[in-house]
Amino acid sequence: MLLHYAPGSAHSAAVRIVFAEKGIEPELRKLDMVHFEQHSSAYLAINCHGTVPLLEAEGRKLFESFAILEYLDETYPEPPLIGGDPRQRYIARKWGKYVETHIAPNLAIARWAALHGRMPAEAQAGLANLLPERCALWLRAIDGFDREQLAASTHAILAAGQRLAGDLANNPWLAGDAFTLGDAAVYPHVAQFETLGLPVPAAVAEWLRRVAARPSVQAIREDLFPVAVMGPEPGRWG
Ligand SMILES: N[C@@H](CCC(=O)N[C@@H](CS)C(=O)NCC(=O)O)C(=O)O
Repeated sequence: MLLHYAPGSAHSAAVRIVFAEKGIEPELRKLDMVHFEQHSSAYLAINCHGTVPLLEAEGRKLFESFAILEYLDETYPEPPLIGGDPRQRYIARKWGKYVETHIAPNLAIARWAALHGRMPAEAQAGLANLLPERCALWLRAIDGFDREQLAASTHAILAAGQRLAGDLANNPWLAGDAFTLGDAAVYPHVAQFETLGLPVPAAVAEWLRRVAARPSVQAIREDLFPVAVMGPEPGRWG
């Protein structure tokens, strides 16, 4: 298996955490998102969406990170990570969806603003290679986000923190007593909140510490936070 990923990409980190939880080491291909390698013709020939992660497995190209997490959990059943009963599985999948619809798109906007995101001129020339809808999203990011949009994103992120705290009120992990794909999917996003000056409730801060202590997360620690400014990842826009 070959995993295309990028440092600082939360969706990539979720896949790498699950690989590490399973004790499997895929072949890794690191993309330089700071210089928009995900928009290069060579990479677009592999993935026309121009996003990471992308997993090449069984002669197929798999994208959409939560679907990849479920694929890995079914392919490598030990240890099981989707939850032991229907309620736990529901919660894990609920968080996989909520990351996509609420957390990632708003975090992308907050991060773009906080890191003073910008796209170099040579990368802007490459926008023509993208699918039209992705090109439109990037053009919007280049123009920057207005005050109302930033306020709405901040509000959504703070609401996500409260919602997480609700599920963590009596549990160490989101779906109860066991770490699941839900924790793996959400953690790399929420771990960035405080760095961006977005506070989290106490129960979430404790959960962040618990997840960070897992060997699977320690193993990819250096790739969790980008040292340089990176793109707004418009694929996360809901
Ligand atoms: N829904 C996709 C989102 C993938 C995505 O947006 N990835 C970001 C990095 S976390 C990306 O590749 N952004 C680069 C771009 O849009 O140019 C998933 O879950 O895999």
